Amino acid sequence: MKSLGYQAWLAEEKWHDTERIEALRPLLGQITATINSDRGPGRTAIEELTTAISAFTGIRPELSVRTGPARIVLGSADTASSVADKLKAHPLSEEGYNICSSTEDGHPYAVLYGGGEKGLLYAVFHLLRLLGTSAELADLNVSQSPRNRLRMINQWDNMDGSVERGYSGGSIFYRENRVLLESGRIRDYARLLASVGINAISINNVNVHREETKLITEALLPDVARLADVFGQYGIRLFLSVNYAAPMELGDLSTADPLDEEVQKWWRDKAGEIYRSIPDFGGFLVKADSENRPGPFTYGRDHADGANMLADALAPYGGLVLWRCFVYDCHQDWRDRSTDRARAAYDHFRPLDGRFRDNVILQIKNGPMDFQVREPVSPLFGAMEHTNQMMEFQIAQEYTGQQRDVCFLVPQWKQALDFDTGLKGPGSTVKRIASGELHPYLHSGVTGVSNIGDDENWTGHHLAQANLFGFGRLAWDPDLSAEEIAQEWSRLTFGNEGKVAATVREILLESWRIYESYTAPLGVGWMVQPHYHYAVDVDGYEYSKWGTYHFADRNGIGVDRTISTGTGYTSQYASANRERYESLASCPDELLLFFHHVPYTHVLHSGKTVIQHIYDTHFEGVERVEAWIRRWQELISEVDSERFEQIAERLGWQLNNAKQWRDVINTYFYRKSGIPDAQGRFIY
Ligand code: GCV
Repeated sequence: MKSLGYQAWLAEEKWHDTERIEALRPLLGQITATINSDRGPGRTAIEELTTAISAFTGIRPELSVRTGPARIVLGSADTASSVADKLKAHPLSEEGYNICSSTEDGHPYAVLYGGGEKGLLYAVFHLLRLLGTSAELADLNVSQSPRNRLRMINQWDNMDGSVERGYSGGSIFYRENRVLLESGRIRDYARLLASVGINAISINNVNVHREETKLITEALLPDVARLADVFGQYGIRLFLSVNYAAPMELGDLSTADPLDEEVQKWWRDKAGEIYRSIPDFGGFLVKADSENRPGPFTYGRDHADGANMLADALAPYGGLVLWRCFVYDCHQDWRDRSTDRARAAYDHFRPLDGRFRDNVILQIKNGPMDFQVREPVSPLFGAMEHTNQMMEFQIAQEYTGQQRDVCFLVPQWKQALDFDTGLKGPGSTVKRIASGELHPYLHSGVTGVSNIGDDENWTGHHLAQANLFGFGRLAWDPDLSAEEIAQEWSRLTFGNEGKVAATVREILLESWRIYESYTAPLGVGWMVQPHYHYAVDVDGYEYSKWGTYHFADRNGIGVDRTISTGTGYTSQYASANRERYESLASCPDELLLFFHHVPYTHVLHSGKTVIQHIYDTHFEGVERVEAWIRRWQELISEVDSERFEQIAERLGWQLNNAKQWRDVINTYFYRKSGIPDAQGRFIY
């Protein structure tokens, strides 16, 4: 039996409620399915459904499978077949589905229609969520289709078995430069992802080192093809991150210049070879000219030249190029105040609008810097009307507690998705841009850097599973609320009875704000230990080359990014946001130090001075983690010991972390400013 942590939100435990089992027996005991192929998402849908029914109830459904459009009928076959014929599905996209249920002549039935077999698989997982949360199954009338076309996961896994920014063990994909095909773990991961609607994955780190460069060679393509097949059974298309200099590292070319004909031919041949092995291969994810990775700049070419060359090679097969916009100067002189890293993506890419091929998608991080606990939304998003785009989030908690501290990121992502860019008038939200609703992008969506590894429970901290679940649910439907997602995950994971799920939900929903409160204040970011990015180090990045400064001195703190006196970054936003951020009077408190350099005595909208806000939030952050620990202890008899102990242990780590941040930050700013805490609390 797999551990509860491993089962994650797809719990396989038998229900205790025998009455419920008996009540559902007429519905769950009989399944009639039609699908079109022997292998693939339709077949998987049937298997997932029958396996889950047996696990939950002990009922082994009578199953009949025929050829036909993607559909599953639960309940009495006679009733169901007549009803199913009467019911007309609404027009559905391939990934969409309808679920209807009712009773006829006293016989309950439910019909799951998929627009295609992927849709049918998603319908099954929808039904399993209903079963898992004890929802009412009578009179269902569900119609769903995903808002985002691409709903993707990026693995940052290396072939030596490590995971860049991985906080939950090693890679489930690789060890000692081999692909791990024999473990069932990759399939179980595909299952988890499909259950929340993920439909694409890139399986290696965007920093493509020597061994991973070889994933596109004859030696390793058969292994990649087998992985593609595992994911394909769950409707997930496989992508690879590629090394821009591969023609030099793998071939014997002396250049990787995108305008060189030999280079173009090399990539064309390579694409042909890949598609012969993997006919439904998704395409390439590329980090070029970023953090010392090779790219077109070396040859005096721009990113459109670079991306288009790869796009042309993939186009005959329907492949995509996901081109990352995380391009900035990582060798900055900290004395240079004129260069602002936040400006970089927009400055590099905006002028290229309209030059990218139809099968290129720009992948833009949610903020202009790098996945900090608080950043404004990247002004590049939506600013290129004629260029496909997708937003990149980081599910891995690199700067948000590294899966030792609880930090449920769904509220942060929702804030980004709900952000009104104003680019096409009011209501031009990020979610409407990502879904392709605002600009007629051919391809668009959201992607997330994975937070899983080979730890038994996938994510290190049990509660970090909620981020993976939440990312998928939000990618499917950005209008779901953080509360709904937290509730659904907590109940699927910890059961519907007792107060555990409610407590977990509350902890999750409070956690982003709490993490923010005891770490870097008011949007300034970066006060972390260099490279490691967990513990506090206020000046760790202050005199470095990375372009990540807070400029604190005895008088004040913050980065002046205004047009009038600063770096001019605010000019990259459309007018309403530009004005809001430019003016001290209207800049939101939580982003104040991102946009402005102010004295410690500056009064926030909250009525507090900056320095008092820093002291208060840091004391409060620790107190709130202490309160969580007390609440968690109350659940000792209600949670299985494995998960209870692990979460208790990590809350203890979180408390130590919060105290260290509190004391270092408060002491640092007390010493810099010389201004005491108005409440006279102890500062070192
Ligand atoms: C994969 C940050 C991380 C790097 C990461 C990079 C990126 O800088 O610290 O580990 O590299 O982002 O997104 O490419």
